[in-house]
Amino acid sequence: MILHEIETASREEIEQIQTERLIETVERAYRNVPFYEMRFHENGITPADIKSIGDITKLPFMRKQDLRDHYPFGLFAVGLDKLVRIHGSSGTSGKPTVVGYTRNDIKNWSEIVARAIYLGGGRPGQVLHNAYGYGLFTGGLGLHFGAELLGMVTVPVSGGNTERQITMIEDFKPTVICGTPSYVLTIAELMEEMGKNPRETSLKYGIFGAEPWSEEMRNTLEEKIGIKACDIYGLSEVMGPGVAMECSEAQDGLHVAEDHFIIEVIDPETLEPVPEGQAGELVFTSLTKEAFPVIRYRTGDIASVTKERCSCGRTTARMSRVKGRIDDMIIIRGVNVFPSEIEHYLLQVKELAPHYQVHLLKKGYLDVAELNVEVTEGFYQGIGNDMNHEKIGLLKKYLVTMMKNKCLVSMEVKIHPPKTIQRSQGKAIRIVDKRSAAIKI
Ligand code: DLL
Repeated sequence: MILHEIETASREEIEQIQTERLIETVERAYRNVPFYEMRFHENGITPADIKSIGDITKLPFMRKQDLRDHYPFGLFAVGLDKLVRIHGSSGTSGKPTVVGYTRNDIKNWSEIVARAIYLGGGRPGQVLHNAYGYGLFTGGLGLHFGAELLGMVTVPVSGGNTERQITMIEDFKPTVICGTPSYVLTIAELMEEMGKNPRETSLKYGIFGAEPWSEEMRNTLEEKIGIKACDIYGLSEVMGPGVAMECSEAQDGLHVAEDHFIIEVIDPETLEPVPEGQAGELVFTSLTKEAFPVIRYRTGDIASVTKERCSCGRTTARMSRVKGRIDDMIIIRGVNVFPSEIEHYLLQVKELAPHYQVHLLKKGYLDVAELNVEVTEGFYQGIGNDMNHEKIGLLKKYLVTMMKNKCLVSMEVKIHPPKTIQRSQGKAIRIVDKRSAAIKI
């Protein structure tokens, strides 16, 4: 096993590096980005107030809205002549949020991703099938540059054209597959439909992320494809994929690249830090980024962090799986639930395929959540393809009760025949908000 020195450093060593880099980052941001200068003044601080990472809590937070307010290049700390790349995320409405990278940023990011792929089981000389979308989205190019740096034979397939993906898997014999868990599941299911066994490919490792997924989804993917599946996390505002990555040895939390990022967890209401191990909103500060430094960026993602040494031997802080984004939390009559919690229970029901969508509807003045699920092909055939069969009624009752008892939410349940719920080619759409389209009475 080859480890980067940060991965086994002591907490004191990690904090020493973080302190030095934080001081530099704060100074650079203050000097070069009017937004930071203004925010610091508003909060009555100057870079001189930041002497160690313990002082980080003195710094103001930053949010996605700040990126929108300074669209497109207003938060960059260097001129366009120093940039070599732009990325962004499409968001739900209007213009994308834009981030930039200098040559040095790309070098650092590639190293971070190379380390992440190694953590997930990838090794030089192997073939890596990259099914993340190439484009403004950081998934495709982010994984691509990391895989090349690691010395892997990188296949830039991107998302979509699923039949062609299968041909390439059969012909190029990759060891590693990268993509969103929902899309890789789509690939595996199409293989089955074509009469092929996804367990019989050359694949051994999966590097899956960019959307929330559950432990049950991991089991489904590992079982169906015969691989070890690990979770990769990141966001374009902070860098892209690789900010944190699970190790294939322990599969027990995602190791944060702490030489490049400081992770904090806060209570999204009080904005105070939460104790280690407790879930809250993740906040990141970049430590090496030149073009687009971020200071205390509130991600909206909910997870917890531990600084306990991992059984793989690495000492870097580990975050738990992301439960979901605060914006994706479904609030039904005062009860909060994340789609990943629903997924956790749904995937344990053997009559159901691992596809679901929650539709938010307005009925009169009431918000109603409708859970849309799909039965497996085997179950469907067993009931003679009859969606009015009494077993469908029983399954529906069971699911309504399960949601009520386990997730504490009252949901209406709609059961569909196999392969009728929308499949993804990138990030899965788990929530469809149809409330604004409703006719108000
Ligand atoms: O999704 C970067 C990425 C690409 C990560 C490929 C992993 C693999 P954005 O498009 O900016 O960047 O979206 C970032 O996606 O704030 C989370 O809400 C969500 N997300 C990313 N990774 C995970 C994960 C990329 N492993 C947003 N688990 C983040 C849960 C994730 N959610």
